[in-house]
Amino acid sequence: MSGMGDRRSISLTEGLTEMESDLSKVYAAIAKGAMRIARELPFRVGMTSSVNPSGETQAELDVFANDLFAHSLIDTGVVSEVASEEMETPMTAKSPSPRMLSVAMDPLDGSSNITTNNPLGSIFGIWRGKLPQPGRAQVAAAFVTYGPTLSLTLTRGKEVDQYIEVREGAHKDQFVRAHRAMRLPEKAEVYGIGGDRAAWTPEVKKFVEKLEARKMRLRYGGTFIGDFNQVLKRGGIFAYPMLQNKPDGKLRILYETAPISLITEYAGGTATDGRGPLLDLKPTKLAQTSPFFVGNRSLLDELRRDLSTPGSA
Ligand code: FBP
Repeated sequence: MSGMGDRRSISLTEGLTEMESDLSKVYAAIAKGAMRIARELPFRVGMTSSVNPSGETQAELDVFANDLFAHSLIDTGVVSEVASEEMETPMTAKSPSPRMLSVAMDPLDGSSNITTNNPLGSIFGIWRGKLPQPGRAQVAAAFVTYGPTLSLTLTRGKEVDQYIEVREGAHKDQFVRAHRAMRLPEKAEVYGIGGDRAAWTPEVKKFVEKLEARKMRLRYGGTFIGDFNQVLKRGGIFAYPMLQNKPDGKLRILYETAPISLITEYAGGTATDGRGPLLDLKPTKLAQTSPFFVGNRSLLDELRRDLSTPGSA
């Protein structure tokens, strides 16, 4: 298939045969739900009157995606609990067991972009046993991008593959592998830093000014997954840092940053909360947030040196 990085186009169904059985069932449920949500996007653009555990007003699509993924993951029969950014408490299976998988998800990332037709995402961290757990304990992770193309990026062992939904040809309306064993490019091209610039700490501000002086390209679209995708493909850094008015940042460890940190490490990059590896954090609450920086190892090593010398600004 032209334009696809992978030499031999294989469907997700074939790709899942290389995976452990329970995980392949979870990935198949995510793929099916993603296709359904992609078709619902034009019709579910309103807001509800309810708020999520982080106090954010829920969009219709937040609730629709949450319910669709939560039920279909439990219905696989191999998932004991689904924790979600949109639910106060996890949805659990009738007969949960510590040997079964647990999924933490952000079912619809980038809700503020629903009416502007910007990229949106869904993010999944997959563990065995009760949540919360450190990101390092994940058995797998995946994210969906609802963009010009519908894509599913997932871990296969300690590698990262990306599938794209194709709309013609032999695999019409199926996910086909476009990239196998993805690696972050050596050259760091783009950067995207969240939060109000006026609220950045002096050390973060100084670090960003260095990136700007190197003529790195600013890419910040307001959907974590949309912005992260650009770092995965072009190299660079995405961050939602500690802010003077929000010292623990905004993005949730279990639902958003631990899954993306696992994927990034498997693709040769790294992620941190500014002090140590993001994956080594030990969250005690399901919706716990932390400062978050992700991208090329060389850039993040430089950042951690800058952050560890306060007042260096
Ligand atoms: P949700 O939409 O799932 O709550 O995700 C939070 C988020 O929209 C991220 O996708 C994005 O990176 C960030 O918030 C944007 O925050 P801000 O509007 O403060 O720049």
